[in-house]
Amino acid sequence: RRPTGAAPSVPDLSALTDEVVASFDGYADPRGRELLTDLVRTLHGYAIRNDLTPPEWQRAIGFLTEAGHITTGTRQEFILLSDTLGVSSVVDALANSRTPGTTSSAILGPFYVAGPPAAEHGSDIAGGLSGTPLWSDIRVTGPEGKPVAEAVVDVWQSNEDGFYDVQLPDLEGPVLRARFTTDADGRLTFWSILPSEYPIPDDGPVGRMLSAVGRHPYRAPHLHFLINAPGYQPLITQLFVRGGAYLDGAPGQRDAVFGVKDDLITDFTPRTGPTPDGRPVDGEWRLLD
Ligand code: MBD
Ligand code: FE
Repeated sequence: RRPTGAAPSVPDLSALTDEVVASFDGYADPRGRELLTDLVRTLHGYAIRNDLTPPEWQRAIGFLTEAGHITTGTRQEFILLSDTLGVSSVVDALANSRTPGTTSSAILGPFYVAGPPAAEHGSDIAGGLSGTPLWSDIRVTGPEGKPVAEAVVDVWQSNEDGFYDVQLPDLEGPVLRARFTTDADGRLTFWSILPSEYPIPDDGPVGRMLSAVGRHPYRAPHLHFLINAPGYQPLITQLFVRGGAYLDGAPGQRDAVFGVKDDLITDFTPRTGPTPDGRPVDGEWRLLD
């Protein structure tokens, strides 16, 4: 039994930490050893600095176990946890914030599906879903402004209610996701619908964490892009709808995954028809310049 009165001081546990670190000496991959070593030192330090109790650590393990469980479809929540704690944005910034003159990158998110269906320029990727028509006209250029032909551009987005196709089991086949290849001018064009603000899945442990700290689960309206071209580094990015919700605000009141970068906020200009390809559109349509 622990005596009452002054709390006993935290013991010196450095020999234990050092022994664990030394146990990695056989790891042939030097980078792996470095990362594992710092992970152990960081976790031991975390436990010691906070005088962590066994029930607290059991609760943490329970949370992580639940986050790793597959609930609906193929969804588990580690990526959401990384996104909502800002770790994805830190890793993204480390990799991509040091190439001036290029379009900023953004995080991938949980809803990318590899190998989306190839689509023709000017085609409609909305598959008949309702929403504000959106005409996108995009040019892919290199850092010096030279058009990049034959770039493979994957696009994916949510519908007007904020759901991605993989969250809508009644939909047939991929919708609001497509793969384009840029023409000689580096261009691609397509029809879709304006994305809306969108709550990240919040029916699991990450949602409980957000509500415990008083945070909302919403992302600012965005379109996702993954661009691959020979001779260039791939670019994962997002474009945000200027004037959309959750673009700014106090900490925890903006975009729930800390994903907005100012230069990715884009004008989606209201226009009235007819469309460039002669398609009749009711009311307003929008051009992404
Ligand atoms: C999304 O749609 C998204 O783009 C990110 C980064 C995280 C959760 C949901
Ligand atoms: Fe998204």
